[in-house]
Amino acid sequence: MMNYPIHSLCDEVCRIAITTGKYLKEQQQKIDTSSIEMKGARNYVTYVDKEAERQLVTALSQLLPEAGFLTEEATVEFVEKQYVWIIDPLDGTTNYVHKDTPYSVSIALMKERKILLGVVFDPVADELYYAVENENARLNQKPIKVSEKNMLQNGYIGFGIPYNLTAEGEKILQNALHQFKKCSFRIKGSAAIEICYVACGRSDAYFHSALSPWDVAAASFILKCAGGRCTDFSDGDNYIFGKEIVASNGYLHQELMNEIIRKQ
Ligand code: 2AM
Ligand code: CA
Repeated sequence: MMNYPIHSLCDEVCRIAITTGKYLKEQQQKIDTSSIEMKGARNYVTYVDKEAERQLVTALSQLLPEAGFLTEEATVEFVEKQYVWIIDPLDGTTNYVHKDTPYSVSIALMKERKILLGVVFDPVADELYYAVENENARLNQKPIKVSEKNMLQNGYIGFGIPYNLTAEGEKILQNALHQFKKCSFRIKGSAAIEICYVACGRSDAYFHSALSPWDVAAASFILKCAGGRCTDFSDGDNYIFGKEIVASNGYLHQELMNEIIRKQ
């Protein structure tokens, strides 16, 4: 069983995320094109992703030896355990390899399919987002909450374009295109950070398909603790493992679902 009170555990996870985030930042200027590999079209990976993941796995294993891991770079095998760390060592790799921002470290702890804590760190902006269950989410120690915008009109909305765009994904982008005069859209390139932007009220909503659990596990939990809402594209709860997410302040969720996600 876990020896730590959840707050102390979260403090330790924040410390670990900051250490790895600093490593990412230091390495970004040094990285050269010969060390960049392609996992698929537009899908990059570098030695930095893998090394950062190894650092996280070592540190988090010391913290909670009984926990398993579900990780982007699969440097450890996934084994179903009571506690599982879901981690993305470098979310926003495409930005990173182009020496651009934002990018982040994302760590969530899941117990029996329920998230207990989430930490997302943006080392360039020096922004640390975190939350533990039943408490307000925080950004650099200050409590955060979602925006109050209750319609798409004048909304500020993030999204991402999947590497493998399906016909359904294309339809959603076309629907978004029809809303271009109404609201402002942004593609920032790190799902974890963009969902945290919704959590702190900087943006009003975010949607993306073809995502993996490590892209969204921590940030969606932080958003919910900040008063927001997350669903899959069918309005259900399968947004961590279901590969698609609509994350919003809650108030304009239904309009976004009707006008962009589900509109035929
Ligand atoms: P990554 O940087 O770790 O690859 C950009 O669209 C955001 O979505 C990034 O957070 C990126 O994570 C994530 N992402 C994950 N799977 C994706 C996919 N199949 N297509 C596009 N983006 C994906
Ligand atoms: Ca990712």
